[in-house]
Amino acid sequence: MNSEKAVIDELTRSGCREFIVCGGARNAGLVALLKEAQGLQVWQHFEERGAAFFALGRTKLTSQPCAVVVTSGTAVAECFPAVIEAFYSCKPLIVISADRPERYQGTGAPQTIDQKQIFGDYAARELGDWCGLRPLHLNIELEEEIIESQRWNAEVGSFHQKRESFEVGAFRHFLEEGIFRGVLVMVGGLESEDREEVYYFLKELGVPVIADPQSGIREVLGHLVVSEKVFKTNLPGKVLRLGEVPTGRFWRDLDDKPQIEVLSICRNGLPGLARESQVIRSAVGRVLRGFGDPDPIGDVNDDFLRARALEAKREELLESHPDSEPGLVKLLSIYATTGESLFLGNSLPIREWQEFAQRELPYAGVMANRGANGIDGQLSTWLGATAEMAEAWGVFGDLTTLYDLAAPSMLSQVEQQGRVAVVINNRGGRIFERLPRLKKLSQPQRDGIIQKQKVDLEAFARMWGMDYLKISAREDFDDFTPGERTLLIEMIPDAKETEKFWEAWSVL
Ligand SMILES: Cc1ncc(C[n+]2csc(CCOP(=O)(O)OP(=O)(O)O)c2C)c(N)n1
Repeated sequence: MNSEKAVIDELTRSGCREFIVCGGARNAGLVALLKEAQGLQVWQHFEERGAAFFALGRTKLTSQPCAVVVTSGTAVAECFPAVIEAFYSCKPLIVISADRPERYQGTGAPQTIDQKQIFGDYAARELGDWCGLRPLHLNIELEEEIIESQRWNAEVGSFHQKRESFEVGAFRHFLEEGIFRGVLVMVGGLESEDREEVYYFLKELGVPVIADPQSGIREVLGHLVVSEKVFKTNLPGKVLRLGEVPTGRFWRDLDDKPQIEVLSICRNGLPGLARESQVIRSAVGRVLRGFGDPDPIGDVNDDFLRARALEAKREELLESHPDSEPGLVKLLSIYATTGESLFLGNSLPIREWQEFAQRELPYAGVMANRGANGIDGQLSTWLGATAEMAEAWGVFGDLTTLYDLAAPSMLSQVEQQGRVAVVINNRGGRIFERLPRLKKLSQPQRDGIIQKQKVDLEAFARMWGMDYLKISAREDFDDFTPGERTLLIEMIPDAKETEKFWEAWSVL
């Protein structure tokens, strides 16, 4: 009992107020202790992978630590995907794992695995060494002692992250030269605290911006926002990246265009490219504040003219293919403005949202999980990040949803009023159809990659007590009525219309 209590006390004093417990025999003492704590938020889940992602979602919302408490054995390994995601997105996710005492190690005794350094360099292993900007793993060896059960008061301290220092000199030089070479700004996912700073900076700078929806500023930048298609043949001289790695194709293609100078400002300090580029490691807002007001370098820019012409053609295409996937995403994006938050799951919905979603009204609280680009744990992260929010919207692919089928078991612990989970069921991983490389493959080869499926998502919705609405044409939105229970919308785009849309889009 004492070692359990000591660990929890130390953690709470360092600012950890939230715990997700996943019960087992080895961690029973920890679970019992946390369940009797006053002053802590304690959630409960039976499945460790989802629990760890749920905890990650909590850190995304609160910017405070959240710990998942698991038993020994493979239960610890289940947390690995969320730990990796937290590492790349710099989130204070904590894993507390119960372990069998040293004498059991290497014996093959039940539920005894080598779990001490299981997360390798992805997690710190001592609270004292932890900067708070990446995961922490505390592995506690426990004897089977008597479990105590009194109520107790937790003492929660404040959480401190160790911040990096940075220089703005190279950044200044980069922008000054931009007047002659043309600058494009690419904005990936931004923390909500950075958004205002980035918005004012870009308004002042006045250059074209490719803004991911999870930047949270795509809808408010007005004419500055352009499609990445604008730069297909007219390459910019420089790219300034702000925030997480951008989702679109253009960023990936920068790897093959070394003549474009790139500077990234991001929390994890990783370039996101395998070629030479500059990186400033810090919260974006802090760097921009340190920089001050930039000199405007925009306005005299043909890219804006090209962008407006493209937008007119795009709207025509969407109008003439209303039941295609982009057509339905456009309409969905209008309905989603009624939500209080918006979580975008995997890549294709994000890319479609970026190109085709409405831009007149901003979305409150846009989020995504893009650190490692996994399709796992997306629903769980969404539920964690929006646990107390009414009218929370999430949009996911079908394989992404099937990956996280146990996530809705958390619905009984979260706010469900007006909650809407949209699954774009295009029957498999259709992002792969967008890859030019795969176009030349045979049908069986393509099928092996796309992984078509025909499961009944209505049964999934009913299993977890969700309401259900199928949308396969624009008119079906008329039946949209969010209520007290979570509504699962299965959106099934017209496959032929979608194909025609993409064909026409590819030649624009
Ligand atoms: C854990 C994990 N496994 C595999 C992948 C590779 N992957 C990327 S997108 C994708 C398909 C996603 O399909 P779906 O959710 O149906 O979305 P769609 O592309 O059709 O929008 C896969 C398998 C990944 N990113 N993460």
